[in-house]
Amino acid sequence: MRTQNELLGSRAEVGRRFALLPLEGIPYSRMPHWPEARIQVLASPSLGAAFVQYRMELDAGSGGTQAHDGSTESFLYVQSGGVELGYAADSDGSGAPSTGAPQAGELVALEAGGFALLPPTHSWSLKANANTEVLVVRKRYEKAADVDLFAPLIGNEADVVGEVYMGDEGALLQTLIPDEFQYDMAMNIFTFETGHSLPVTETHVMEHGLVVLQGKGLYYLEGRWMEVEESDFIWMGPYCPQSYYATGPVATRYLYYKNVNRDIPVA
Ligand code: UGY
Ligand code: MN
Repeated sequence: MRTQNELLGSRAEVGRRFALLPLEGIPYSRMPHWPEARIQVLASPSLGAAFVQYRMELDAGSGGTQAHDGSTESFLYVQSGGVELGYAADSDGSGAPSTGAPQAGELVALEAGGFALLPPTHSWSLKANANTEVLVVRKRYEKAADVDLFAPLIGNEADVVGEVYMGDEGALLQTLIPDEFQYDMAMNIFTFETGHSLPVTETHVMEHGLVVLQGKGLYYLEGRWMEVEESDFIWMGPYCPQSYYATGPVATRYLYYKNVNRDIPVA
């Protein structure tokens, strides 16, 4: 928030194929199934995205439940604090919509860096152990012939090895969700040392929802270099020309969503 003697300039930009949204400009929403959460909606169909992304703030002791709807999968990433995640499959295995908290099922503690991917057949709930920030990505699961639906996936970024990206040891890529056909989304963390960059300007059919976890640099979006910093959100739509250059002084880390591993429907 700006004090009354500061200017109201903003780096927010919404282009045809991208949006750069500094957090300070996104008001909080409330949602009935997360009555105690302060939620900032980052990506949505209104923006042009084919997925939804939220940032949720939960005070210690608070929580909520996401009922499964049979068609939407959810990815969660604990940015700070910690939660107890509960999840359970629908009782008849039909994937039909349900309401209410999981009755029985698994309980797992997720610390900072912890993540979970829940299939559309599962309801899930969170209870914060401390003041907590959680990033949530929700997407319609794209079924594919002869490919089984995935089971819940739980992990922590600390256990995911960073692979050298295209021969540059100053650019490491952690692939939180294995690159297998059962999954139709990727959630990756890129780490760029100061002065390192993506080796090309990419232009691709897949979308991204990206949160800068640490550092600052220059993002190339649809023809222009723009300054970005920790906590910024970027949506890149299909075919948005994109690249990144880390300016430091600390390494940049960003977490991003990408739709992968499926054919492209003919319109
Ligand atoms: O996976 C990607 O498409 C990634 N290299 N894009 C990006 O970081 N903007
Ligand atoms: Mn990309």
